[in-house]
Amino acid sequence: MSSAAPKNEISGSAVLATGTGGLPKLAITTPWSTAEIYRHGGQVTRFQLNGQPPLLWLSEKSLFTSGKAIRGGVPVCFPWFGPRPGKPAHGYARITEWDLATTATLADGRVNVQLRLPKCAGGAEAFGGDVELNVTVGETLTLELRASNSTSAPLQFENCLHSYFTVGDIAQISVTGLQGGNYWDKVGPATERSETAAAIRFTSEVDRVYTNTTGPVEIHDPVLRRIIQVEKSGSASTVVWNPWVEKSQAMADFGATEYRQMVCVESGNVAPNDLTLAPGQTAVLQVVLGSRAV
Ligand code: TA6
Repeated sequence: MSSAAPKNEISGSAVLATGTGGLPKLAITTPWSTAEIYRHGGQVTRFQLNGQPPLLWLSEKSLFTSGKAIRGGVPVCFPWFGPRPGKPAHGYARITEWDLATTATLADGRVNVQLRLPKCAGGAEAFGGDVELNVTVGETLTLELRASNSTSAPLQFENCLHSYFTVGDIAQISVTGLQGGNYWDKVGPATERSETAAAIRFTSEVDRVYTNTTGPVEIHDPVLRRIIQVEKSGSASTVVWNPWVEKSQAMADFGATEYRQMVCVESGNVAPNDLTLAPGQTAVLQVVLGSRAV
């Protein structure tokens, strides 16, 4: 006998709720994990495997308010990455209210959520095409950002899934998978360098855009005794960031010592890997985030 779902339950394992700052969110539960997704920014703010610390990091000082980006989870940087004079940093998508298109509990227990970026978003800077974010929550977290050129002219843009990860102690982790790649070091004057280290370690601010990198990256965390896996497709750029002391203390939405418990490994297509879509073309950027105990 089927019982009617509670009025605000829109799928077996996804419930509409009022989140922080009164913003609408989806609270998702699967047999393996829990997650939260806000319409604000189309942003996954939480993903946690049962019995493990959260995989995604969220600042305790994050703002949850119109016009401001949520500090943590997976911000959607679109249709540009980084600062632009007089415009929102990392594009307007992460400060826009996305439309919730569908939610579904799949036969294997995973939960899929589709959100759409309103076409009117961005005003004069509007991308012009169609933008959709597909999120699948299960034993891993999959995010797929689809940008389609439904116009009659080429569209140039950047995209990046700006993932924040929880770590036990930034000073004890290492990041592997980028050796041999070239990167733009953005700490101080932008300088192109080659990555010679098999394992990247953190002893000060790190802000690097690795270009032409398509492989998986791992975050080795001896404190939380896990390895976080960042697998991706449709992405040629990998960004690695930790603001360290001074930069994080200069941000109102970043706790004074929170830098010790986070690292960003971001996946996208950032200049010089930016994209141009011909009319009718679609670009699909996908990340699969997971972890294994060690
Ligand atoms: O993660 C790389 C980066 O571009 C850094 O330079 C830093 O600005 C970070 O993004 C966060 O940007 P936000 O606008 O969210 O403060």
